[in-house]
Amino acid sequence: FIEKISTSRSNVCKSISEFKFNKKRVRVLSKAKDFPEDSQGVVYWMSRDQRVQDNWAFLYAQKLALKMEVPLIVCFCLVPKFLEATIRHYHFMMEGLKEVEQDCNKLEISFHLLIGYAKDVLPQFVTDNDIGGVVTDFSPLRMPMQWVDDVTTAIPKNIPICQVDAHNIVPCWEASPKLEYGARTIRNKIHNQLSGYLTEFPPVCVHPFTPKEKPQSIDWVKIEASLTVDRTVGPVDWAVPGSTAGLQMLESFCKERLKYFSKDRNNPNKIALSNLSPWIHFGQISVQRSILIVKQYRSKYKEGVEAYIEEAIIRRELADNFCFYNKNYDSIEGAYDWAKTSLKLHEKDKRKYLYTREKLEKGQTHDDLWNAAQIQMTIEGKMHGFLRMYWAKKILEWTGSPTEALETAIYLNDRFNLDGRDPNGYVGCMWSICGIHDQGWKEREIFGKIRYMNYDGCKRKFDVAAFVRKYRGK
Ligand code: FO1
Repeated sequence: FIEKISTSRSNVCKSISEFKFNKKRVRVLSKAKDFPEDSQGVVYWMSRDQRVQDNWAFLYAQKLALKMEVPLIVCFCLVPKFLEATIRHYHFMMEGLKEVEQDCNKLEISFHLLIGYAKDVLPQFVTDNDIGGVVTDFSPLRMPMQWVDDVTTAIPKNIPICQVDAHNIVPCWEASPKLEYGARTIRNKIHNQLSGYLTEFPPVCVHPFTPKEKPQSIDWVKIEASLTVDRTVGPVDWAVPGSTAGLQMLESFCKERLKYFSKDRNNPNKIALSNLSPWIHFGQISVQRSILIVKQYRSKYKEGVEAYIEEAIIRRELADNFCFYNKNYDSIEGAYDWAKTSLKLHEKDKRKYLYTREKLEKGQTHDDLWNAAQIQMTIEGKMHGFLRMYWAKKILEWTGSPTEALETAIYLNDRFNLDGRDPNGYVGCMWSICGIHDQGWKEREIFGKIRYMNYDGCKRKFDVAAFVRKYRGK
């Protein structure tokens, strides 16, 4: 299965030189549009999409480097802190980056791990190495957007910098030019454009132009030891980092779980999910590859394939749309007016239970299902998708205000889930707590018009006691 993908990556650069790249995937960020003459290389500044193959930003950078007949150099800027990330996340990311380094080596492409914020290290690298152009990938989150702005300002004005959306299938800025109301309004916009983007990737090939100097070998152990991130939340054992392991997880999804995906994906006791979100979050595998492969099972598991397409394309791209076009994507301010008014009206409603962040973090509430979900996230680094909704809604019910609830949900999600710190996570918390991409429901205490969920509803959907038993005493 995986071999099939890698053998199709024959190392003939002709195919990528001749490949007609869909330019709508690219945004030029600088005033400079053309490469300066006599440059010594093109840099792919990798950030969100941490893989070599199946990466449109990587491919675009290689295409430019081939055209200019210069070396291709990959830089990753390792920042000392990213939101609530702990060693669990940095470990997963760095193990994946080791594989990127090895894959680059095989293809005669240099990989540099620069330590620090891009604005402090990348412009210098560009000048020192006579780089003629920079290509980077795309994330709609505030902080990575700022990194890109800072670098665009700091690099010499004659060096073009452009951005390729290597994460979404339909690039975020092409899917829609505005903030969408919900899946209902973005679905057709995406489906109508899909055929232009859901195409096979050409392979990144052995690069024929090599830099004068080889990069210094990276001391990964030393770098990981020097990180000052929180070490109390450790790596998880079920998820092996890196693109190869990500593709293996995709394979097991197609062969073992896709057949149950449409029927059982909302049942936390069933093994029916793709479980791919950690690898997708860190860009270790591409959503587009997962769709190209899952689609091959259409005749066998039609409903599963359609449900997966809805989740992996429509819902995921809707989350990027929300974060890209709404600067308040992680605060109550970012909610619709009806939701803000309704939550405000009920802000002072009496709460039967009030828990501190510490109690919640330890899974010490009166609700055994909630505690089990929290423990699942704490130890496995991934809470089941269905429970994420129930979990966040209960935080709204049991904390002092909607603002506190949202902050707490985002804090816990970012701290423990491998796929936290992602547009999907912010949108999930915002959907549950302040009704984005949802409609108003019957008014009730605390929630106002925000959709309510309760324990009995969960009992009707799945065997709550069985789920609780699984995490008891852990
Ligand atoms: N991207 C980087 O370019 N440098 C980093 O040091 C870095 C750390 C990091 C830690 C946790 C995490 O979840 C993501 C991290 N990213 C990093 C990736 C990236 O910025 C995000 O995946 C996207 O912004 C999400 O859209």
